[in-house]
Amino acid sequence: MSTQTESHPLDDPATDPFAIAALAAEQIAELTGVDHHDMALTLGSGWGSAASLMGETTATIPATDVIGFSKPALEGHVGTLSSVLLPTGKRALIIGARTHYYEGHGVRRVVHSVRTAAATGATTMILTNGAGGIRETWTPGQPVLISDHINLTADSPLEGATFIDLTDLYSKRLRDLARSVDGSLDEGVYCQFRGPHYETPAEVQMAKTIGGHIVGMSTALEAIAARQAGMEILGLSLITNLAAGIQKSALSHEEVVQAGKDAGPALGALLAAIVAQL
Ligand code: 8IG
Repeated sequence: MSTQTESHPLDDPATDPFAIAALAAEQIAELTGVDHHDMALTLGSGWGSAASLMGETTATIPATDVIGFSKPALEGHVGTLSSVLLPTGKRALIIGARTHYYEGHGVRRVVHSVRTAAATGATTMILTNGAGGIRETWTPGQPVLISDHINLTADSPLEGATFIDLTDLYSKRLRDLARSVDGSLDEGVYCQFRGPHYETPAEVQMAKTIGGHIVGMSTALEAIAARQAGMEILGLSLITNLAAGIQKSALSHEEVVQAGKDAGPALGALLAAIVAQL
């Protein structure tokens, strides 16, 4: 049984995170029997049941069997990687093993799954999450498209003088494609906080004032890494709760988990219809 304290290949600043991602992709090819994936999906809170609705899952492996992946920190976050054969014949890599920034293992580990997905050949990265909604018209259980983000972590997955353009980070083409599947999809700007505490009502007001509509703890850093890797990105948030102070009652983790469970089938159908067009 491994422990969190043992040495990790990405923690040594001298190692090249892209070389580790390339090794991870080779291991995924061996363990799944699939040497190329066309797209990858990271399934966040509430999105976990979606994979089975997209196609035929031909392999599921523990993420910890693959170099660079860390043990999941949270109950309900499935630590697996799956290969799904879509009805179109394309291959999707399903990442059910997100490493969050708040786990404190550093941003290299946070974006390792995205870099690995790129190394398997994926050119589309679909990032999903559970998040808080700032717009009062939104209701828990509603999925929304991410149109842009504000990164409030004060960190970056890019190392050194690596200047990457983030214009149209969340592809307009893919957002339009998602709306062609479900015309009722709203969109908003995702603010990534460090967490793991939820925001204070004052922090939510700040996020609103600076142009945010969604508050979360995951996706912005991953999207930056996906762009660096040259992938086209689709971001989807399941609004599991209204953000602190927007909703009248206190936020509970149980509420968040339940909203995800209830929305599961609809989210699966949405993702299945989207990936069928990629
Ligand atoms: I689920 O209200 C979920 N994740 N930062 N705020 C932040 N992250 C979240 C929230 C929320 N709900």
